[in-house]
Amino acid sequence: MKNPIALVTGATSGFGQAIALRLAEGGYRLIITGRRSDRLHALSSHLTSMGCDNQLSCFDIRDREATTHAWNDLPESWKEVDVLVNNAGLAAGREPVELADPDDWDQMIDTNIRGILNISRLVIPGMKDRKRGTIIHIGSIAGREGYPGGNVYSATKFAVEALTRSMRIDLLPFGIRVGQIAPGAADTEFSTVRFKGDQARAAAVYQGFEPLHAADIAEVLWFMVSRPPHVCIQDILVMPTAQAGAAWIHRTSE
Ligand code: NDP
Ligand code: 8X3
Repeated sequence: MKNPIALVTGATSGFGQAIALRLAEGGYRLIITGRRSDRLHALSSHLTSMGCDNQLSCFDIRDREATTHAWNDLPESWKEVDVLVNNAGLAAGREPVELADPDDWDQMIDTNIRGILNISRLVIPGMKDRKRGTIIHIGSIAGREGYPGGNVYSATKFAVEALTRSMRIDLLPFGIRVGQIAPGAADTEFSTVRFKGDQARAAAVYQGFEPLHAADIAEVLWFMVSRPPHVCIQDILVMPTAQAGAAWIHRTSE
């Protein structure tokens, strides 16, 4: 039997990259996606050097047509996806609604919500035919609680939570597992992207405590996908030990 296939969106950095590597270690074949072609090629070479058969697919997940073309371009045998990791996402800005740039709202809504829908609609039909599959969404503590300036980002992650629950019900008759990991603060490129390259502002987010690392989330995802087929982990909230809520972080001064 051939090794199972996982498709990871947003594999060019952070959680997605760590998840791709963890799944490769676990014997999966990988489809890695994202917009940054150079990073996809570098990861693809690395996966190959690990003995992991892989395909890279470069597209903007906000663009439904481009996502569909990318899917159609995959070899037929690669479309039998066992695990779909809906990870690609971002926050843009942290201002109150009346001060925010509406283009940032569009980017978050189009990536974090429409992106999940754009790829899921292509992968799910095959899973239904095969009567198996696992879909894992990367939500957030921001999908459980609001926090200052979190407004639209939080709304998109509440939507991820709603999609997780609803898709779980829709896919119940087909033996497809749907679950979510909701992380707290993690030191990926997330804050650099959120603050549009302002490294000092990004670094301040993680000052005075140890945040989660991408590999922590990859390990949790591995636990979820490696359960026996009759077990579906629907929801896991993972926080740094020093963080007890979206805006409740214990920081030391040194
Ligand atoms: P990173 O910025 O490190 O990674 C984000 C990934 O998403 C990149 O691979 C990026 O690829 C991809 N992506 C963003 N926009 C698009 C797009 N339009 N089309 C395709 N791919 C896209 O951040 P994280 O690893 O932290 O983020 C991963 C997920 O985790 C996100 O959904 C985020 O909301 C969530 N999260 C993050 C937390 C944190 O504190 N870091 C905590 C809780 C949840 P590229 O730029 O190449 O397109
Ligand atoms: C990312 C973590 O706390 O900035 O989802 O919302 S937070």
